[in-house]
Amino acid sequence: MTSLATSIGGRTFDNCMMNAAGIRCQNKKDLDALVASRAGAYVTKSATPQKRAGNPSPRMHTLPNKGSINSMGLPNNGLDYYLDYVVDDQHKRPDATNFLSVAGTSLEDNLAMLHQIQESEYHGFVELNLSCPNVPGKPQVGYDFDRVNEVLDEVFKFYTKPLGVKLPPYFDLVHFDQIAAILNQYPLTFVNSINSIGNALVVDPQTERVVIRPKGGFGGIGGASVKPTALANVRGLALRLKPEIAIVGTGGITTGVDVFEHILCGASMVQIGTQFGYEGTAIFDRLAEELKAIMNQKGYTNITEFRGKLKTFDD
Ligand code: RRO
Repeated sequence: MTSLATSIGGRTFDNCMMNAAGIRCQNKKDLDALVASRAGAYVTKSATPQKRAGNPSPRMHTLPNKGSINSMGLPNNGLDYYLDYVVDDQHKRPDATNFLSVAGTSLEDNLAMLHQIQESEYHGFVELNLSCPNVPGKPQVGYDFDRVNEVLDEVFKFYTKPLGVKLPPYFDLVHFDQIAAILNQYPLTFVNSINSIGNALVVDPQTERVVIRPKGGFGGIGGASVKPTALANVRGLALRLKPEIAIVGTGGITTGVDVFEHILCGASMVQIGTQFGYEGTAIFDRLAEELKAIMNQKGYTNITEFRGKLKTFDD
């Protein structure tokens, strides 16, 4: 029997694939569909303390070759909505662990939300999003290393439940060194890499205009073309983080082979964003079959047999 099961922080998941935050997870109907699907877990749309409408439309655009650009601007139903959902789900399915994403637009908001979660009966994972590229006037925290340190310092003064951070992509090995040195100081359960490649610009030559309205057309890129950047970040972090911090790999997954590559680079769990948006929950059946096929071909029966075992020409 080929198993796609995985574990993070002592919690087990029968499938190592799930949605990425923001994609088909903003309301109860979407989340119920994820629960009913073959995904191993779900993550809820990043929450702010209060409901937000997000940026004006058009704010997401499909790109050729399985890509997307978005500047949604954190539309969400507010923390209470998602916290109620995950607590209710926890009552129904006490053995299932899921992910509650939070993305305050200030340190104060993040601390207030984490206090509320700490005091609640929720005991699943929290994914603290330090990498939203699309809120006008709010830079991505993940690119300000001192600020990341300050945030985690404040959070771990009181927060004792399993916590991970969602990071933006980094593009220099020195930045991998610097962020890993900070993350390694804290009792993080996981690190999720990558968020979309922020502040890209897509131009429509016909109309001679940008394709999305917010921020003059600047937005985050997701989908197949971000896979090499995602794999580099998963691998770069896997080589530097302490073994207690699991890696959730996100970015550019459209096939089971892409999942296989993320795991080879060190991911314990993978999240699918853009392509899940295009295909819906049936994608988890397809990817599970495709990953099993490649594992069978290679004689692997579970993902720990190849996780992090990427070879280089120096091996
Ligand atoms: O809502 C968004 O615009 C958004 C968020 Br919070 C994020 O983390 N990543 C992204 O691509 N879009």
